[in-house]
Amino acid sequence: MEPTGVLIGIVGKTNTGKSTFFSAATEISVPIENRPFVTIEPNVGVTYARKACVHKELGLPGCDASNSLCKRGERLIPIKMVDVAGLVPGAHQGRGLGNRFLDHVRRADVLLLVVDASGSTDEEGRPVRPGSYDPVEEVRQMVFEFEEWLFSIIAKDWERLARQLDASSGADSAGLIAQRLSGLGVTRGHVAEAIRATGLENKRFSSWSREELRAFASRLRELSKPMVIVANKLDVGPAEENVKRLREAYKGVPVVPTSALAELVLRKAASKGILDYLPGDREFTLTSSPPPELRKVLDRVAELMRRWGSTGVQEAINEAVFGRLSLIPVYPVEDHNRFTDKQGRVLPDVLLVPRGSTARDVAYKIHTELGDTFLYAINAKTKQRVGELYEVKENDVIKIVASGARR
Ligand SMILES: Nc1nc2c(ncn2[C@@H]2O[C@H](COP(=O)(O)OP(=O)(O)O)[C@@H](O)[C@H]2O)c(=O)[nH]1
Ligand SMILES: [Mg+2]
Repeated sequence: MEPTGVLIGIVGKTNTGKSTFFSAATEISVPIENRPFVTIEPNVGVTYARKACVHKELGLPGCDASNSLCKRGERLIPIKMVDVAGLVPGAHQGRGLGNRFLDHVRRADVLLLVVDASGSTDEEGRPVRPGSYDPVEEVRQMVFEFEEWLFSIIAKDWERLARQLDASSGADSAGLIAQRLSGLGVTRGHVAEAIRATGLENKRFSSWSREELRAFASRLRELSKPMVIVANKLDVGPAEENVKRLREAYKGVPVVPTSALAELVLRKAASKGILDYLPGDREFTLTSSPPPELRKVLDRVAELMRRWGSTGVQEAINEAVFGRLSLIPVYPVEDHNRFTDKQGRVLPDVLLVPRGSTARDVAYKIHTELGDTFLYAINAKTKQRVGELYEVKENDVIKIVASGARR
């Protein structure tokens, strides 16, 4: 089972619960400690985005999930996740482990910015009394670090590039800038949009002021590394109030309250057969009698879930994938009447494609040749034939018909 190309980066200050989140989300055990700089090398793992499987909507008794999992009618779509070491203020100038951390998230498509919503970690990651540190300030600092980092990469050698771009009028400037930043997951579309959004379209590149370049870098960060704010340690004291404050302070950014620790407890207990829990569930069911100590912990977890709806971990992942990245699941099939592939497996694969993708885009996603020789597609839900420009919708089941030979 190959994870999709999407990479989620977990970032934030030290000691906010990043490794706990990673460990809960990927079920890989990594060192978790209440002291700064525990994580040095990045941990890479696989987690899942969760969406109701289309087999339920189609009234089928089940499916044969192959590139993903299907549990209790929920499709679990594998996604890569990287947990990096904590950032400290000044990291972009090399403080702490500095740029090495930032380098680990270069390729991330979306960031989960984990903050300590209970305010019990200072800016260097040292434990302090709950409520004595402000997570609103923490987000501001972390975003600043990212912007400065990206800015410093763009600013390096900018004058020369700007002159070059101005001299070659008619050339694809956005494409050339993107090319220079390609190792950072920056696309031509991101660059073009950032130039437009900062109102710099009609200016000569070499006349951009330092401030304009900074504004451009900041927009580019937003576009190429969209964020979800993960307000963690929900189970501790002042978190609830801080979640409200975070939502007020960062209106355009989703804030997902979580208890990574609660999720980790549930996953571990589920793997030992003590309880039934699918990540993202609103509740769990005990399947055996846990020892008294664990029982007490589980009672607290149950209370937290009643209060907040879930532990928030799955919600944060889903928000990153379906919300921030606007990806939608689409199910390709060979037989549009039986919803099967060539081997007769029911709905084996699910693809994640950007909202707005066409039937032909889906064909390309399956195979270059299928895209090249695309003839038409069949919407398996309606049995209607659709053309290459048909915009696929969430949970579409689609058969691609191609000539098989390049035109
Ligand atoms: N109360 C509480 N503690 C947590 C939570 N998540 C992590 N922690 C604790 O915070 C400390 C730092 O966790 P860790 O995952 O190593 O943080 P990292 O430095 O950001 O990777 C550990 O003592 C964890 O047990 C949570 O949701 N609630
Ligand atoms: Mg860590």
